[in-house]
Formats: sequence, structure tokens, C-alpha cells
Amino acid sequence: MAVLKFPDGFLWGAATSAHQVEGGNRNDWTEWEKANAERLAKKAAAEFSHLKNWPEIRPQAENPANYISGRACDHYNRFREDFDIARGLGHNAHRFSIEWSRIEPEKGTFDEQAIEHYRQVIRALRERGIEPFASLWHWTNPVWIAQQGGWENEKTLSDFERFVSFVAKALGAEVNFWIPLNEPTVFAGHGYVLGAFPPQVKSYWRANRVLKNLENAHQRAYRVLHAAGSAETRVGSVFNFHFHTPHRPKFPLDILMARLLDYFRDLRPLRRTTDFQDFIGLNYYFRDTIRFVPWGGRFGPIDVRNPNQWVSDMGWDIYPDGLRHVLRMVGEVGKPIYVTENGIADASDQSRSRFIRDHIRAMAGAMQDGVDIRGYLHWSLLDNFEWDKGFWPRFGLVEIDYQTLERKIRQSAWDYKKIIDQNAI
Ligand code: IFM
Repeated sequence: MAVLKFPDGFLWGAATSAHQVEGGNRNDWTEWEKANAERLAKKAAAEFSHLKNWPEIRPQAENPANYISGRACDHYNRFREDFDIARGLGHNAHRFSIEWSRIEPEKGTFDEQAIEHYRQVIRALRERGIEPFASLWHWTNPVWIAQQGGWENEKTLSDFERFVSFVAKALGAEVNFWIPLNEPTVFAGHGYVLGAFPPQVKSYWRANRVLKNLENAHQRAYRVLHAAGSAETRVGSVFNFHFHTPHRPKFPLDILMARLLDYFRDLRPLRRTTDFQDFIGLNYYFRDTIRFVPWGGRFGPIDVRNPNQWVSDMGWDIYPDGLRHVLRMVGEVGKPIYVTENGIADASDQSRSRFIRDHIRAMAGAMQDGVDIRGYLHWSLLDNFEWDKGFWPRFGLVEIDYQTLERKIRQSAWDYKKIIDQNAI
């Protein structure tokens, strides 16, 4: 196979989010975890017993403690050790998030120590030659925000703007790449359509209001970050993209449904905020093969019929070439793209090296097609707390022993390093 070279200065690294790795948080998710851990453990069999690895995950998935984020990876205290690992693995970029509930635990009360913590995080990255990508909202909210109605309440827009402004003034000189929001459609879909995430609403109408508010919040954050930043400041939110492909490739209704999902599930908030994105953060995980059905599909007339030849521990249909497709689709917007997440739940680490290689090859293919891609951040640096699934899904380049908090570098992390060192695939 031909060797594909990446441009000099291409960014390579990994991503995390505060709630999933830090430990010791107090936000709307920690409240929800306490209230829902028993329920999640009870319904685990119904949800996951079809998975091949059910016997291995079962003890954890049926244990309520699995659903409490607790001390997570204790990354809040061990970030230097973790960044030493990232540097040793050749990373020159890292995405992390700043936890709003730490910075502003009560409305209008800002915690200087918390901001100092993130200043130290950013400096620790820079000292190791790693470019920080700072997310400002990765799904968690301070409890007081949830109490006032979260993202359904327009007041949250000005509250978020004030938080962003505070962070931008404090850290604007130290960060070039800002990500105001992570995956707004996933948040709205899981929290307000499927009812799987807090606040467990099932209403398209309310989901739509949340999405609109988030789009608006992004635009306000964009202005604030540029006003407080420098000529180097770059602002772009992160969007998750699925590869939707028709089950019957020539059947018009399957094609139409796949294109509708592209738009409503993935593209809409991006299109509505394009003028306020200096770059696009693109996340890609799996394929959904779409079939029109008159009734009873996963989304009404839309059903998902994946071939599932290669599945992750979570049952996601892995399809590396889908990354090339979504990159080409998003490339049409005409902004530079960073792949800000791409990864696999793979506890045995049997598939991760191939996953990384095949996806990076697909990304290189999109670059050959003319798409302007500037970096790749793998999800994730560490095993972490996978939201309503808890701790059993293992996404890390680095394995965490949750008893001892020992870090163990997986073989796939070294295989990824080879690609990084060569800057080629
Ligand atoms: O863990 C999540 C992350 O928080 C958002 N994007 C998808 C990842 C894997 O599910």
C-alpha cells in the first residue's frame, strides 16, 4: 500500500472530557447518577445481553457502583502524570474540557482556585510541547443551571456567556483553540428525545428548543472568545457525525431517509453556525445503515439494519471508510477540520490498532480528495466514565485500573505512536 504523508505541523493526540476523567465533580450528572444508578444496573441485561462480550461486562454492568462517576481516573490530581504519558506517546495536541460547575459552583460566584487549576493544566501541556484544545461545555452543567431548566431556559444563554467571558479573560492568552460546545445534537437527542441522559425528556419540540439555544450559545461564545483572545485565537464547536448509508443502495426511500438523518441528526446545527466557526471539530465513531419501514423503526419510519461485521464492545458498527465520507461531506462547508474524537470501546485491545490505522488511512484519503484536515485526536487518552453506560466501556489508549488507579499503556497506543513519529501512514 502506498505511503501517505501528512503535512508538517499536523496535530496528533487524544481527547478527554472533565466529567469523564477528573473525579470529584459536583454537577447535574453527579446528581443524576445517584438517583439512577440502581435503575441503570437493573436494565443492563435487557440492554446489553445481546452483546458478544456480555459475560465479561455483566458483573460491572449489573453493579450500581458502575454508574457513579466518583473519583473516575483522578485525572484532576494526576494530569501531569497523564500528560507525561501523552508526550511519551508522541502526542503534540490534547483536547480536554473545563468544568463549568467547578469554575462557577453557584450562580455568579467564580472559584479562582479552579481557574488556577486549569491554568496549570494548560501550562503542563505547553511545557510538554502539546497544543491545548479547550472545550468549555462537554454536556455537564452546574446544579443551579439544571435547577433553572438547563438549556431549555434562555437565561442559561447569558449565564454561559458570562462563564465563557470569565474563562476567556483568565486563560485567553494561553489557549489558541477553543471549543465552546461538544456534540449539541447528541446531547439534545439523548437528553430530550430518547430520555436516556438527564433530564430524561422525550419531546422533539423541547429538543429543538435546546438545540436552538445551544446554537445561540455557540455564537455568543464565539464573539466573547475572539474579543478576549488574540490574532491566534481559533474557535470551533465539535459535532458528531454518523455515516448514514442506505440499506438498499438504489431504493429512493432508503436514500432519502439516510440524507434526512444526515441533515437533522448531524448537519443542522453546524450549518446554522457556520459563519461562527473558524474550524470544525468532527467526531466520528460508527455507521448506521438505514432502511425505510412503514412503521416501528428506530426513528418511526427509519430503521437501522447494520451488517455488524466489525462491532465494538458496545455493539457499534465499525466502518472506517465512513470517516472519509463524513469528512468529505463536512469539507463542503469550506472550513479547516480537526478530527476531535474517533475511537472504539475495546477492553481487550485486540481491535484498536487496526481501528486507528484504518481510520487514519480513511482520513488521509479524504485529504487526498482535497479536504482541509489539520489534526487527529483519538478518543480517548484514558479509559473513562462513559455516561449512562458507566465504566465498563474501555476507550483508552491507556488502561485504568479503577481499584488502584494505575495507568497501563496499551499496545495500540504504541502502534499509534509509530504513525505519529512517521507523520505518515
Ligand atoms: O465518551 C463520549 C464523549 O463524551 C462524546 N463523544 C462520544 C464518546 C464515546 O461515546
